[in-house]
Amino acid sequence: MKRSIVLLAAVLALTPVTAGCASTTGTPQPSTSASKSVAADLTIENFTFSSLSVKAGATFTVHNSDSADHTLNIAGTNTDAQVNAGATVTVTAPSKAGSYNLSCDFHKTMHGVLVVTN
Ligand SMILES: [Cu+2]
Repeated sequence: MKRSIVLLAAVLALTPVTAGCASTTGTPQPSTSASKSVAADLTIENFTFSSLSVKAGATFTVHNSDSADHTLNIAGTNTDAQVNAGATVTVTAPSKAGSYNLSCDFHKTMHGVLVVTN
């Protein structure tokens, strides 16, 4: 993170030199590292699952904001999705309504709850 800030500062420092001849009609360049906001239904951050209520059988996205890999294990189902650091995966909710415990295979202290509704 610190390195990308230094890199950004270096880019900004060089910008006035090249800005004069840059076209103003060009499309904005997407930032690769600065904008990291991912709209996921369930996020894993600081080794914690966010809570989520989802319709039975619906798909939802899971984003891992940590620099460590995690899994999303839904107790009582076959769902055990690996979510690598920085990755987003799509998971299908259980087909039966209820409250399901979430856990991570890699970190036994990680627990959460997924609420499935009809
Ligand atoms: Cu984990």
